[in-house]
Amino acid sequence: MSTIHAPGPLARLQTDFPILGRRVNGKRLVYLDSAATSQKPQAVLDALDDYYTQHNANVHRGVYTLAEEATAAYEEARAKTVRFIRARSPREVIFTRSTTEATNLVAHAWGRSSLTAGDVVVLTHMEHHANIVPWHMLAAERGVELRWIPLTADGHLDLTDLPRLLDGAKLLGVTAVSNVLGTINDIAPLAEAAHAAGALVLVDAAQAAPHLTIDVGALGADFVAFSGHKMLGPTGIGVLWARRELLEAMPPFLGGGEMISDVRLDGFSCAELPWKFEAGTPPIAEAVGLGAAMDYLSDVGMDAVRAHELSLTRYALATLGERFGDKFVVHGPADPVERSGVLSFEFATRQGDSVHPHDIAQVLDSEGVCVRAGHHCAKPLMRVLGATATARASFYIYNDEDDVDALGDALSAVEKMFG
Ligand code: C6P
Repeated sequence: MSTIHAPGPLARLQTDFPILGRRVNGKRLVYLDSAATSQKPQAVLDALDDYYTQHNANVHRGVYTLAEEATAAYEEARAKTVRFIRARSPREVIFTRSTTEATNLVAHAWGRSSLTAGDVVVLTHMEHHANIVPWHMLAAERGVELRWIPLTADGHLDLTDLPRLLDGAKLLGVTAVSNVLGTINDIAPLAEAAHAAGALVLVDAAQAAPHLTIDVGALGADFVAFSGHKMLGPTGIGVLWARRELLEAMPPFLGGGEMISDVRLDGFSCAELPWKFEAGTPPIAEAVGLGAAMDYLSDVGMDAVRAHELSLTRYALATLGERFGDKFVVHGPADPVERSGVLSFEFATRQGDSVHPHDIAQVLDSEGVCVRAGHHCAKPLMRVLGATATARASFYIYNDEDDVDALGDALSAVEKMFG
């Protein structure tokens, strides 16, 4: 069984994550790819195991004991989500498969019922594809106009032209934290500006919910999307929070079981919220696992999570900067306070020859260090950066300064190999 820790030195949490005891290529596993997906603590693995070994049944259907237990566990996970994001009601919390499914739900159900040719959706240059492609699809289908908030040289949103961009807009879609630059966007004033212009606000919180306190009321948004697997939970579970009035007014997304109150030969009527948007058998065990992950994060404390990652990011920027000088260039804000623990970087040899991110990632892997290399599903942003790919290290609660030092040592190995 895992131990629940009081806030303190988070390095002690490492023993709660069984996978971190693994060796890879003969080396200690140094997992620096939590922006892609996080590792899972024993508490989450136990919750999944307990669900499947003791309570597994379909939800909202059976009247037998197991089915009632499964339904209670699934709805308890929703109640935990309500508390975690400080929502007002379980009716506002829809379980989806992922952030991607949540943004598609908004584009499909709200977008297709609310937008017509010439309507404007404003996005930013730092969006993940999950908050771009659904809107491109709608633009192609409906003639919706997409406008873009550009970036400043230091990786912030450039809001100089915001009033013109928002003029006549119906929606602002914006990420709370960039998965490439690490930039933390100040959502509340953006939401205020969007609302003043008559636009709704969709926040992609995929990289925020795992690392920062989320208070959906304080954000001032209308829709907030995030994924369980980046915040210690299982894959296959995501959340869409939305204002109840909007969800009430929106048509359903997918049709099938669970989301109906009646089906006739001449039509159907929808179930109440939140089930109206949960067609078919939902990801039950995954929701239970997400609930356990939220318990774990709440026990640690989201303030402690943020403080730990800030201190690690500071340490990484300082020590790697000192070690490699201008051969190690990190994209995004220079001030760690303005960013999350995501470091997308360029790396060059002492001779100044830049090393391809995939080569970096491969050599790092041979040293047991996992980083992501590629376009990070943010191709428009990569074009702005003038890169086809970057290497990216990302931290979470189980990382410590030894992991940052291991990254530095592995980069020295890259230096050696590429001259
Ligand atoms: N980013 C990364 O390595 P899904 O895949 O639906 O759980 O999450 C999509 C998503 C949406 N928004 C942001 C800001 C994200 O970072 C991601 C996922 C991963 O950066 C995988 S591409």
